[in-house]
Amino acid sequence: MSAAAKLVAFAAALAVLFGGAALAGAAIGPDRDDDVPSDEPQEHSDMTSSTETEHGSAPDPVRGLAVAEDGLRIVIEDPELRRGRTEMLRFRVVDERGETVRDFDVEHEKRMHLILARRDLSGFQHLHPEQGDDGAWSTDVRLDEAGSYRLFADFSYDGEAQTLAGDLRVDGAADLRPLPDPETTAVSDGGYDVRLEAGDAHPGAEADLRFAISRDGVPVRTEPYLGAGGHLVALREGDMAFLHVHPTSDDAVRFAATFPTEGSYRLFLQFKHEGRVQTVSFTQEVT
Ligand SMILES: [Cu+2]
Repeated sequence: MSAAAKLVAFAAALAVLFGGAALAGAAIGPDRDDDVPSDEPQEHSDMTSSTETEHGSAPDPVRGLAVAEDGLRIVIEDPELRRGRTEMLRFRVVDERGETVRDFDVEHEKRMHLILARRDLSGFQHLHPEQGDDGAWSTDVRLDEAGSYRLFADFSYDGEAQTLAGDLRVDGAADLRPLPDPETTAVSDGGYDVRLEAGDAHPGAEADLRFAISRDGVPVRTEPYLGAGGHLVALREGDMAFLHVHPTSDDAVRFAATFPTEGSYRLFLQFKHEGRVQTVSFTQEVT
């Protein structure tokens, strides 16, 4: 190693040392001042929330941006899937000690909701994996197009709604597409016509999202699906933030969504009719 190279290496080592010290200081600081860390998030969500939910306090409107949150972490066993093949997807939720979490609460009739979508907000899937004796969750999944996908594990643990997320990859040439323009009508994968009546959606204000469903011009009354008239997931364009959306009616397909910021969002509505689950998506602009 030349003298110059040694100097560079020494400088780099110093930078690592000092950078590490700064990080450690930042990490230790707030914890020392915090006598009751477990109560802190509860207070924050109560103060920032003006809406009552069935759980008592509304969760943070933006979720699903991290693999770890609130002492829980998602571990995806093998995040690489082959295109167009049915493969077994396995993941676990672990606590701060690395122990597999097993006791989840039932939420919307299931203990684990698994949402998949590609980075361009296409290829949406909503699956309900099975939990094994070791606590790991598994499900068959098939991704027909290449690209980077986001996996959202949506569940409730210890009375708190959680959404942890990680990336999946499907190798190959990906045909990534821009978000479709906003339209008030769309057709579900099974051929149902769906109209979205959202009105104007503004950041931080609760939007009333109503869906009218028909087939061959005849209005359709949906069957209960996951304990409501339908199930809605909203993802923000750019970072795929996952929004918590609440059904506001047992019989109508109607939801309350608080969009945190301006921007474009993709709404994925699922409803059930004649025993089959339909999926339809919309682009929603928030201004
Ligand atoms: Cu689900």
